[in-house]
Amino acid sequence: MLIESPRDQIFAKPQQVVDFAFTAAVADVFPDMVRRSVPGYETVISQLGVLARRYAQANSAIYDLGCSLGASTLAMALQVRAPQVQYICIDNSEAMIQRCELLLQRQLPVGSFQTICADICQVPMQSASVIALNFTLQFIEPAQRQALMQRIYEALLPGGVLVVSEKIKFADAQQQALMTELYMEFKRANGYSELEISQKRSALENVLLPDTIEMHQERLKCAGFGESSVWFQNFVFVSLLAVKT
Ligand code: GEK
Repeated sequence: MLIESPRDQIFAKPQQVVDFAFTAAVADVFPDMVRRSVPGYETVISQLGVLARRYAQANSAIYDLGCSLGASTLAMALQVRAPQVQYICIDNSEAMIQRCELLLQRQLPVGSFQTICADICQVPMQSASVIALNFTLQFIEPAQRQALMQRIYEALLPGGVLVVSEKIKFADAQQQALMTELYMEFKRANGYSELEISQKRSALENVLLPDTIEMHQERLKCAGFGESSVWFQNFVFVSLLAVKT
């Protein structure tokens, strides 16, 4: 399901660039911003529905961590057949969570979901069959990432899954340069100007801190996940599936 929004023009004019934040202005254009900034975003979100359909368990919780406007939850709810699941959407941006609540109220049955404005590193989680962490771990303080992963692992029921989607970096400098250049080309092809690309890059510099795929897999392993698979990759974006056995 596509969430509509006005066109993202946040970085279109020259400006004093400050650290990127999920403000009301960002929330208002977020669907357009994320579609034109994350190659394969719609595929990741719709396939998340397929993964959730496979792994959702009856009478369990399904978490959407860093939910923004709830696109992941809507995609999962469209596909999940297991009875009595509760969708729990968490985001620490007031602007995002308010809009998410209104969007979900229009699409999902009353009582089937909950939206919470909080830091995902602080909120208790339990009895989960599916946890979606889409393009959000990259914004968490690196020193807190392992502890969050540990809590995610502990919140999952046996047979439960984590889907973690991220912008990544590469250990190999040549691969990093090539993938970054191809990603820039993707942004140009989607109508972003050189000014928009460079101002957004500066705004994200201290805020979005990517890890390599190997770092993600090591973190998942340390948290207790037996195995994890990269099921999607497009330029500098990946999605991993980790199963709690
Ligand atoms: C989607 N998953 O459409 N606690 C809670 N939320 C946080 C935190 C935190 N510590 N840090 C950042 N966020 C969504 C897209 S966007 C990705 C996720 C992007 C939230 C932040 O407020 C924002 O809404 C979201 O994580 C990241 O699939 O903008 O590239």
